Amino acid sequence: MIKLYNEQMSGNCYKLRLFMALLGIAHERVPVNFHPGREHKQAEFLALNPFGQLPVIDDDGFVLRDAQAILVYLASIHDSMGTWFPADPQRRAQVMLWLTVAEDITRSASAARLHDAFGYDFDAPACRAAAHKLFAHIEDHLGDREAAGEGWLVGATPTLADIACFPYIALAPEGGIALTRYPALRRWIARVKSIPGFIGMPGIFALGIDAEAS
Ligand SMILES: N[C@@H](CCC(=O)N[C@@H](CS)C(=O)NCC(=O)O)C(=O)O
Repeated sequence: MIKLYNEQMSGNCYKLRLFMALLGIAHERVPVNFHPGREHKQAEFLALNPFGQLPVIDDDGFVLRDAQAILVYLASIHDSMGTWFPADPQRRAQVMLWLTVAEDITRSASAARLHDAFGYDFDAPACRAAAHKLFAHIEDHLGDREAAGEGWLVGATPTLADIACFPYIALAPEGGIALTRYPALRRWIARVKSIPGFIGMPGIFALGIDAEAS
Protein backbone atom coordinates (compact mmCIF):
# COMPACT_ATOMS: atom_id res chain seq x y z
CA MET A 1 0.00 0.00 0.00
CA ILE A 2 1.16 3.54 -0.75
CA LYS A 3 2.71 5.32 2.23
CA LEU A 4 2.23 9.10 2.34
CA TYR A 5 4.69 10.99 4.52
CA ASN A 6 2.22 13.50 5.77
CA GLU A 7 1.63 16.67 7.75
CA GLN A 8 -2.04 17.56 8.24
CA MET A 9 -1.40 21.33 7.94
CA SER A 10 0.54 21.05 4.67
CA GLY A 11 -1.36 22.08 1.55
CA ASN A 12 0.98 20.03 -0.61
CA CYS A 13 0.23 16.90 1.43
CA TYR A 14 -3.45 17.82 1.40
CA LYS A 15 -3.62 17.92 -2.42
CA LEU A 16 -2.52 14.27 -2.40
CA ARG A 17 -4.96 13.32 0.36
CA LEU A 18 -7.71 15.08 -1.62
CA PHE A 19 -6.85 13.35 -4.90
CA MET A 20 -6.57 9.95 -3.24
CA ALA A 21 -9.96 10.53 -1.56
CA LEU A 22 -11.57 11.51 -4.88
CA LEU A 23 -10.22 8.39 -6.59
CA GLY A 24 -10.64 6.08 -3.60
CA ILE A 25 -6.92 5.22 -3.48
CA ALA A 26 -6.09 3.33 -0.28
CA HIS A 27 -3.02 4.63 1.49
CA GLU A 28 -1.28 4.75 4.84
CA ARG A 29 -0.24 8.09 6.35
CA VAL A 30 3.11 8.37 8.09
CA PRO A 31 3.01 11.48 10.26
CA VAL A 32 6.04 13.77 10.03
CA ASN A 33 6.44 16.31 12.82
CA PHE A 34 6.97 19.38 10.63
CA HIS A 35 6.46 21.96 13.35
CA PRO A 36 7.93 22.24 15.88
CA GLY A 37 9.83 18.94 15.45
CA ARG A 38 11.38 19.76 12.04
CA GLU A 39 11.58 16.04 11.32
CA HIS A 40 11.64 16.88 7.59
CA LYS A 41 15.14 18.29 8.10
CA GLN A 42 16.50 15.24 9.92
CA ALA A 43 18.64 12.46 8.43
CA GLU A 44 15.89 9.82 8.27
CA PHE A 45 13.63 12.05 6.20
CA LEU A 46 16.46 13.57 4.14
CA ALA A 47 17.25 10.02 2.97
CA LEU A 48 13.79 10.04 1.35
CA ASN A 49 13.92 13.63 0.10
CA PRO A 50 17.27 15.44 0.12
CA PHE A 51 15.34 18.71 -0.29
CA GLY A 52 13.80 18.18 3.17
CA GLN A 53 10.29 18.87 1.94
CA LEU A 54 6.93 17.18 2.22
CA PRO A 55 5.20 15.37 0.64
CA VAL A 56 6.91 12.10 -0.22
CA ILE A 57 5.33 8.77 -1.08
CA ASP A 58 6.70 5.26 -0.93
CA ASP A 59 4.82 2.87 -3.21
CA ASP A 60 6.25 -0.57 -2.47
CA GLY A 61 9.81 0.78 -2.48
CA PHE A 62 9.27 3.37 -5.22
CA VAL A 63 10.03 6.63 -3.41
CA LEU A 64 8.81 9.82 -5.06
CA ARG A 65 8.89 13.44 -3.90
CA ASP A 66 7.09 16.53 -5.19
CA ALA A 67 3.32 16.84 -4.99
CA GLN A 68 2.86 17.52 -8.71
CA ALA A 69 5.01 14.55 -9.76
CA ILE A 70 3.09 12.37 -7.32
CA LEU A 71 -0.28 13.56 -8.70
CA VAL A 72 0.86 12.61 -12.21
CA TYR A 73 2.09 9.23 -10.94
CA LEU A 74 -1.18 8.47 -9.13
CA ALA A 75 -3.31 9.57 -12.10
CA SER A 76 -1.20 7.50 -14.48
CA ILE A 77 -1.97 4.39 -12.43
CA HIS A 78 -5.49 5.03 -11.16
CA ASP A 79 -7.17 7.31 -13.74
CA SER A 80 -7.48 4.93 -16.67
CA MET A 81 -10.05 7.16 -18.43
CA GLY A 82 -7.65 10.13 -18.43
CA THR A 83 -10.25 12.30 -16.72
CA TRP A 84 -7.74 14.00 -14.43
CA PHE A 85 -4.67 13.85 -16.64
CA PRO A 86 -6.00 13.91 -20.20
CA ALA A 87 -4.24 11.92 -22.93
CA ASP A 88 -4.98 14.55 -25.58
CA PRO A 89 -1.60 16.25 -26.20
CA GLN A 90 -2.87 19.83 -26.00
CA ARG A 91 -4.98 19.22 -22.88
CA ARG A 92 -2.14 17.34 -21.22
CA ALA A 93 0.30 20.16 -21.96
CA GLN A 94 -2.17 22.69 -20.53
CA VAL A 95 -2.48 20.63 -17.35
CA MET A 96 1.32 20.47 -17.09
CA LEU A 97 1.46 24.24 -17.44
CA TRP A 98 -0.82 24.64 -14.42
CA LEU A 99 1.25 22.13 -12.43
CA THR A 100 4.18 24.52 -12.81
CA VAL A 101 1.92 27.39 -11.72
CA ALA A 102 1.07 25.32 -8.62
CA GLU A 103 4.77 25.32 -7.78
CA ASP A 104 4.84 29.12 -8.20
CA ILE A 105 1.86 29.33 -5.83
CA THR A 106 3.79 27.24 -3.29
CA ARG A 107 6.79 29.59 -3.56
CA SER A 108 4.60 32.67 -3.00
CA ALA A 109 1.28 32.10 -1.19
CA SER A 110 2.45 29.04 0.74
CA ALA A 111 5.71 30.75 1.68
CA ALA A 112 3.76 33.71 3.11
CA ARG A 113 1.68 31.26 5.16
CA LEU A 114 4.82 29.41 6.34
CA HIS A 115 6.18 32.79 7.43
CA ASP A 116 3.02 33.82 9.30
CA ALA A 117 2.03 30.47 10.79
CA PHE A 118 5.32 28.59 11.21
CA GLY A 119 7.88 31.36 11.64
CA TYR A 120 9.80 30.62 8.42
CA ASP A 121 12.28 33.34 7.51
CA PHE A 122 10.76 34.42 4.19
CA ASP A 123 10.26 37.91 2.78
CA ALA A 124 6.50 37.85 3.41
CA PRO A 125 5.62 41.13 1.62
CA ALA A 126 7.47 39.96 -1.51
CA CYS A 127 5.74 36.55 -1.31
CA ARG A 128 2.33 38.24 -0.99
CA ALA A 129 3.06 40.54 -3.93
CA ALA A 130 4.10 37.56 -6.07
CA ALA A 131 0.95 35.66 -5.04
CA HIS A 132 -1.29 38.60 -5.97
CA LYS A 133 0.36 38.78 -9.39
CA LEU A 134 -0.36 35.09 -9.94
CA PHE A 135 -3.89 35.31 -8.56
CA ALA A 136 -4.73 38.26 -10.82
CA HIS A 137 -3.64 36.15 -13.80
CA ILE A 138 -5.66 33.13 -12.63
CA GLU A 139 -8.66 35.38 -11.97
CA ASP A 140 -8.55 36.56 -15.62
CA HIS A 141 -8.10 33.02 -16.88
CA LEU A 142 -11.03 31.69 -14.85
CA GLY A 143 -13.19 34.63 -15.96
CA ASP A 144 -12.44 33.67 -19.58
CA ARG A 145 -13.16 30.01 -18.85
CA GLU A 146 -16.51 30.90 -17.28
CA ALA A 147 -17.37 33.08 -20.27
CA ALA A 148 -16.70 30.02 -22.44
CA GLY A 149 -19.11 28.02 -20.26
CA GLU A 150 -16.41 25.94 -18.54
CA GLY A 151 -15.50 26.50 -14.92
CA TRP A 152 -12.15 24.70 -14.61
CA LEU A 153 -8.56 25.64 -15.29
CA VAL A 154 -8.42 23.22 -18.25
CA GLY A 155 -11.42 21.81 -20.12
CA ALA A 156 -14.96 21.09 -19.07
CA THR A 157 -14.23 18.92 -16.03
CA PRO A 158 -11.78 19.18 -13.12
CA THR A 159 -8.24 17.96 -13.74
CA LEU A 160 -4.96 17.68 -11.86
CA ALA A 161 -4.51 21.38 -12.68
CA ASP A 162 -7.34 22.29 -10.30
CA ILE A 163 -6.23 19.85 -7.59
CA ALA A 164 -2.63 21.13 -7.69
CA CYS A 165 -3.50 24.83 -7.58
CA PHE A 166 -6.42 24.65 -5.16
CA PRO A 167 -4.91 24.21 -1.66
CA TYR A 168 -2.65 27.24 -1.43
CA ILE A 169 -5.17 29.50 -3.14
CA ALA A 170 -7.84 28.44 -0.64
CA LEU A 171 -5.35 28.80 2.25
CA ALA A 172 -3.95 32.14 1.03
CA PRO A 173 -5.77 34.24 3.68
CA GLU A 174 -3.67 32.39 6.33
CA GLY A 175 -0.65 34.07 4.72
CA GLY A 176 -2.26 37.51 4.76
CA ILE A 177 -3.47 37.29 1.14
CA ALA A 178 -7.15 38.24 1.00
CA LEU A 179 -9.25 36.80 -1.82
CA THR A 180 -11.88 39.56 -1.76
CA ARG A 181 -10.71 41.06 -5.07
CA TYR A 182 -10.89 37.69 -6.87
CA PRO A 183 -14.57 36.72 -7.35
CA ALA A 184 -13.86 34.18 -10.12
CA LEU A 185 -11.28 32.49 -7.89
CA ARG A 186 -13.80 32.31 -5.05
CA ARG A 187 -16.41 30.79 -7.36
CA TRP A 188 -13.82 28.25 -8.54
CA ILE A 189 -12.97 27.38 -4.90
CA ALA A 190 -16.66 26.66 -4.34
CA ARG A 191 -16.74 24.49 -7.48
CA VAL A 192 -13.73 22.46 -6.31
CA LYS A 193 -15.49 21.98 -2.98
CA SER A 194 -18.54 20.63 -4.81
CA ILE A 195 -16.58 17.80 -6.52
CA PRO A 196 -18.13 14.53 -5.25
CA GLY A 197 -15.93 13.02 -2.55
CA PHE A 198 -14.26 16.34 -1.68
CA ILE A 199 -12.49 16.40 1.68
CA GLY A 200 -11.16 19.46 3.50
CA MET A 201 -8.29 20.15 5.85
CA PRO A 202 -7.77 22.60 8.72
CA GLY A 203 -8.50 25.99 7.13
CA ILE A 204 -10.38 24.51 4.16
CA PHE A 205 -13.89 23.52 5.08
CA ALA A 206 -16.52 21.73 3.05
CA LEU A 207 -19.27 23.79 1.43
CA GLY A 208 -21.99 24.87 3.80
CA ILE A 209 -19.68 25.59 6.70
CA ASP A 210 -17.20 27.94 5.02
CA ALA A 211 -18.66 31.37 4.58
CA GLU A 212 -15.74 32.40 2.36
CA ALA A 213 -16.78 29.99 -0.37
CA SER A 214 -20.04 31.76 -1.09
N1 LIG B 1 7.98 21.23 -5.03
C1 LIG B 1 7.57 20.67 -3.77
C2 LIG B 1 7.50 21.75 -2.71
C3 LIG B 1 7.12 21.12 -1.40
C4 LIG B 1 7.09 22.09 -0.25
O1 LIG B 1 7.39 23.29 -0.36
N2 LIG B 1 6.71 21.53 0.90
C5 LIG B 1 6.64 22.27 2.12
C6 LIG B 1 5.48 21.77 2.96
S1 LIG B 1 3.94 22.11 2.17
C7 LIG B 1 7.89 22.02 2.89
O2 LIG B 1 8.23 20.89 3.16
N3 LIG B 1 8.57 23.08 3.26
C8 LIG B 1 9.71 23.01 4.10
C9 LIG B 1 10.92 23.62 3.48
O3 LIG B 1 10.91 23.94 2.28
O4 LIG B 1 11.87 23.76 4.23
C10 LIG B 1 6.23 19.99 -3.93
O5 LIG B 1 5.38 20.48 -4.68
O6 LIG B 1 6.02 18.97 -3.29
